[in-house]
Amino acid sequence: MKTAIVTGITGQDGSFLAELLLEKQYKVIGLVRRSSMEDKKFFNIEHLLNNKNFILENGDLTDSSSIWRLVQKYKPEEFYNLAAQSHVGASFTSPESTFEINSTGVLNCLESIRNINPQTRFYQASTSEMFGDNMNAPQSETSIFSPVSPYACGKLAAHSLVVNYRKAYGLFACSGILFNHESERRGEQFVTRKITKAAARIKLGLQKELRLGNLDAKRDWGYAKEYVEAMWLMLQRDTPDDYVIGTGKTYTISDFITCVSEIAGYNLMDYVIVDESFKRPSEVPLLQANPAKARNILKWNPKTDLKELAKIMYQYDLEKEKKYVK
Ligand code: F7E
Repeated sequence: MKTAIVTGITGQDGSFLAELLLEKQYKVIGLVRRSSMEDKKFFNIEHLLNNKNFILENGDLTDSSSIWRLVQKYKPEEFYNLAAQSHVGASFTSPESTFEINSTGVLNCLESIRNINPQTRFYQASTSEMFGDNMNAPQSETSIFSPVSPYACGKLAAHSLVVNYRKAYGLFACSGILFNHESERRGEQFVTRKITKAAARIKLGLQKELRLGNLDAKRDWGYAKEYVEAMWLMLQRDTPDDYVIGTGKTYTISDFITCVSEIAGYNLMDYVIVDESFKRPSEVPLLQANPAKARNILKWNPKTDLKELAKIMYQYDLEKEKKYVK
């Protein structure tokens, strides 16, 4: 039985990846950080807590001793680093902690593997945000990085470290440059989930308006459940490498609102108020993946289109919000 450590286990990607690995008969060790929201923390992984191959360990990415201890204890075949301060907007108000988690945290993982168990295969959650204001789309593994947020700068530092540890020490370390990926488990502060949740609440008479920032930014949105499969595929190859993962299609925030409106059966745009406070000091205007390398080498193909994705998320939120109707 293979063992995999997964950081960020309580999040959208961590929970989908844990399900995939358990299905493949792995022992999954999830790293959990203490938080003041103890009751809400396990929402995405509640259904896995009784699985004997699913083990949670306390620790923190920025506390190197907790990472070293885990690698020492389990000597895993695979290590997936999905933990991060992942909200781009929040990185402008908490730049230092964001940068530390997103870069030094990755260094801690790489150093622990290099020193304790160099056979461990490492996956790093890189991001399309690294392309920043590079408007040459679609973006591939060879496109120029031009980050425009503390979030993306930290992620680019981590991305470079992965390349460096691969070249310098021969570690089997890969980065998945994932474009936006969403689901019914997406955090409610991210724009797609904020929209589907509000659409459901407005439909049910629980909310009167939806306040958003920039509606013109273009994103390449896919279904997160399919993206975790790409992570696993990268670590099954003979050689480590970096891969762009996305759909190849791009839409504005307004397009997503139109899509949700069609599913919900009313014009959600009538309820949208543009609120300057949700705009960022600098914005990534256009993201569109060129996933040809992943398609050719990993044989990975996205299946869920934007309409289906919006439907999954809206219907989930509609059911969830119904319990608040008096
Ligand atoms: O914003 C605009 C916002 O926060 C998408 C993370 O997973 O994907 C994600 O980063 C767009 C931006 O995602 C609101 O300005 C308008 O242009 O959903 P988001 P993101 O910033 O693209 C990448 C790949 C990651 O790696 C990140 O970790 O939507 N927008 N109005 C808004 N965004 C938010 N959050 N809230 C608004 O009210």
